[in-house]
Amino acid sequence: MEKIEELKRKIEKLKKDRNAIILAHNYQLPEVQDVADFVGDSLELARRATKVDAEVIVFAGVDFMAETAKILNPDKIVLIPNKRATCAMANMLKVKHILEAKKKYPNAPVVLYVNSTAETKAYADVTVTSANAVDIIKKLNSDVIIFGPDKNLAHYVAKVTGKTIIPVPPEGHCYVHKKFTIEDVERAKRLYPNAKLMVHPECNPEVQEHADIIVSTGGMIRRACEWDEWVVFTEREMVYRLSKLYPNKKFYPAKEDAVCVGMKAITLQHVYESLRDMKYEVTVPEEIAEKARKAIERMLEMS
Ligand code: 5XR
Ligand code: SF4
Repeated sequence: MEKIEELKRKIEKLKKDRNAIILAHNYQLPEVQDVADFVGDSLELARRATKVDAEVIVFAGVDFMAETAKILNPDKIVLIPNKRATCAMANMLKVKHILEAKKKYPNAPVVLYVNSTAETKAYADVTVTSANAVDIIKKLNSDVIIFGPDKNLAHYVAKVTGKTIIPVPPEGHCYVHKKFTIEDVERAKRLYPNAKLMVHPECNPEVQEHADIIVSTGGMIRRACEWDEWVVFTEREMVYRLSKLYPNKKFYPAKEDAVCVGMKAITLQHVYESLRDMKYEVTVPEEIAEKARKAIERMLEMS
């Protein structure tokens, strides 16, 4: 405990010395969330980053999120505290999957979930989040859409828009959200009969069918006010985040072991060392950054 308090003090001091801020994703360890200046979902964090005058951004989240922050803030130094903080789902999609799909469907626009690498974003016409995917895909002037990397989100979008969605890669998924099953839904309803279910769109379709709301982590925070008791179908640490924001409400994890290893690769010690040694700097080659930025900006214009 003392160690944590001491690290927190050192981090506070280094933040001032370096003119730095810390951004943390909602899935970060509680003690990392506690030292952050902003906690949110990846897009909120990247947009937040453009509004601060700090010179250095320590990004406590996985690599694609830090890349997005760098793409939107090319003049700032973006640091990721541990290079192993990576997203298994984003890594499933390779440029070759997109090129293969484009060969088969040359007129179909490429739409990528923000949970994708900068390199693949450079091949996207537009990026989307779970919240704006449906709207943006409806607006695109094509009935066939190449979409990746999350197949569950692709399924949801296909259902709502009626468009033909070509998933790239064929079986892209998040292993953390894939873990939730119908048994978890049934247990939740049995144990917490008065609670509503908040479900992340990366969960399987049969789990989504039982959701009261289907939302990103940012959406969970915005909509928690609608009810007093919730079962949370997403990464475990989200319950810490929600409970801290709404101390008078009840939040239960649908599964204790829904843990994202990439997110947990960052500890408070890493955050401290990151500021102390100014490591590890996130770089995105300019030709990739420029194209990826266009796809992200198009999303911001369209939503
Ligand atoms: O997929 C994640 O790891 C988390 C999340 C979120 O809800 O925060 O889906 N990431 C965001 O980038 C997705 C926004 O729609
Ligand atoms: Fe990637 Fe899933 Fe972890 Fe989110 S929870 S960072 S989608 S592996």
